[in-house]
Amino acid sequence: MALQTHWIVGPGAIGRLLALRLAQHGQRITLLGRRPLPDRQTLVTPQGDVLSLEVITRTRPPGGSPDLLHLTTKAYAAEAAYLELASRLPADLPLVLWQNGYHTQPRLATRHPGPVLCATTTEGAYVAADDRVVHAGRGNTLIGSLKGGHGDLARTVASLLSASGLPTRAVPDIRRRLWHKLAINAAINPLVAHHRIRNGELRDTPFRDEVEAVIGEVARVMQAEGIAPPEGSGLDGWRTLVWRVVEATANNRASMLQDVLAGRPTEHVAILGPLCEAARRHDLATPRLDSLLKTLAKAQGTVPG
Ligand code: KPL
Repeated sequence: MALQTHWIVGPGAIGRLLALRLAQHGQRITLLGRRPLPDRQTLVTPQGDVLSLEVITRTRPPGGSPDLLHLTTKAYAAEAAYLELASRLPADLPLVLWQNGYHTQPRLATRHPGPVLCATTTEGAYVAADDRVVHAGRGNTLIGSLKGGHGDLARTVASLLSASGLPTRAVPDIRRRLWHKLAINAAINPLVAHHRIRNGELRDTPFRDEVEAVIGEVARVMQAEGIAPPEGSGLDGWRTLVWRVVEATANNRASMLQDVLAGRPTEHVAILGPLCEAARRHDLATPRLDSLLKTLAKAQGTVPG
């Protein structure tokens, strides 16, 4: 399968990074967003090189259809963005979902008639201006379909992304990988957003105990869902994973804190929602997770579902 044209919906940091890396590799890119953006965009690479690249930016979809549709909006905006386009998409169009958490993915995988892949990435990027994205830190991307099918498509997209400078691996167990990322995000993001602290401050009193309590609840839910940590086992495996990321990102302001500080909606429903729902399904008490979900929902003036 040859891939050449891509629509990327959601010109945030990951959408812009994807657009410019694929454009640099000779792919034809249309970047769709709510606001008009300049077609000439600048990519600053991790080495500090400044590349000027041309993509098509639109607030409405052009005619025709792409070879691949990437949805790179925040999790809470993904379903609405998809529904706006759905009636004009060919039934067999492959869709790639780049959202955090585990909320959008199962819903859109059921709703979209064509192949659906999910991607999770540790690439670091930020938007520096309407025409400029900084690829701040190199990472890795995993891609696959929730039920483990569409292996050829996943491998094709993975090799295209890798050739474009975003090292990507097709995996047969992306659901498990998304839950790993969700565990990290659930243990870090709500607490740092609530206390307005950098990730590294979670190591200190009194936050450390709160993180441990959240990890304990996450570990119980994961066990009930049959999801093992990437290394080690049980509670210790989840503790190792979370504290390693806290250490590695000690100076970061996590994405949810950045959203709170900028007065934007947060991804609490996509990150905490699936854990709280799974806890209810398995009849487990998760008072910390429930209360973080409630607090973040209240701060946004919404009611947790
Ligand atoms: O993914 C992140 C985020 O900010 O959303 C972590 C890993 C928590 C790093 O800050």
